[in-house]
Amino acid sequence: MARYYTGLLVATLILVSGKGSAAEKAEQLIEHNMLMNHGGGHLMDMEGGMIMGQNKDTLPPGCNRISEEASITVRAGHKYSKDFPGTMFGFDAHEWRVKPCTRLTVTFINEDHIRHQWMMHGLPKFIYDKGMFHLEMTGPAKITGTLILPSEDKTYLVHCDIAQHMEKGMKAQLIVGKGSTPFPSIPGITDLAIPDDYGPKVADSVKQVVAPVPGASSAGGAATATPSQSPSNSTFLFGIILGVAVTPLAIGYYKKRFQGMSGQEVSSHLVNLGKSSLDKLLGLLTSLLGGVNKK
Ligand SMILES: [Cu+2]
Repeated sequence: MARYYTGLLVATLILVSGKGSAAEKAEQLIEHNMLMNHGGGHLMDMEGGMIMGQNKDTLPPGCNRISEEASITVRAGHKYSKDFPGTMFGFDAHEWRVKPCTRLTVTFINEDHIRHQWMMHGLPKFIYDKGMFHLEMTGPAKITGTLILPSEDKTYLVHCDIAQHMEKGMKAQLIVGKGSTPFPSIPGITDLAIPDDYGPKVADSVKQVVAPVPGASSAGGAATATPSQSPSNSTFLFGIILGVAVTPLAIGYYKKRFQGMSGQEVSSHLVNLGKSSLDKLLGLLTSLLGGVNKK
């Protein structure tokens, strides 16, 4: 019976996981391909799809012809941040290279249930009136736009302009020809503008946090040392009182004991006392050692 239920569970799991396969999910993507053309390369729909700076046929100055037809597919989502500590969002690639005067078609796939953008800056404003080419969607969807890249060697910033999305990883660059100065803080590509330091400084701060513990223990040691001095002081004081009180009594006792004895008798008595004490001590040690040996 248990096997029957196990089999049933496995079969159900297989069916459920099969139903949610990546390919089927991809097919479920909304494709924004019915956008309203507002002119000037600006297209929008009512579902949050947007293209800005689309240019399929105006050649930038310096381009006698389209040098190359190229297309890229860029995926955007939270899951692409996992390889880059400190980020929350990401593109599946953070750098692309194309030749000058390329006609580039960008297919942008948003895999998150929020708004993301693929926004490219620094284009000449006499062709691209906002100086940018931009694709945008809200929620899981797909959108495609086209532009023609200028003739100069230049590196363009690409990012998502939604608040904090770039700072949290949605930063990339598109290199045309030999490119120009690269942008900082591009995940996996360039160094951080403000480096995160998870190294020695953190270790130091941890030490500082931990420091009060050994500090406290040493303070505790000092604290225990202070009272421990007072027992030793009190012991010392008790010894003095005892010595002062008992010594005259002992002297009195032995004065009476040795009264009338000759010097030789006193010394032999003391020797005997010493011997008996030594014998008692040896006996005690023997019994102790014997006890240990027995064990
Ligand atoms: Cu975004």
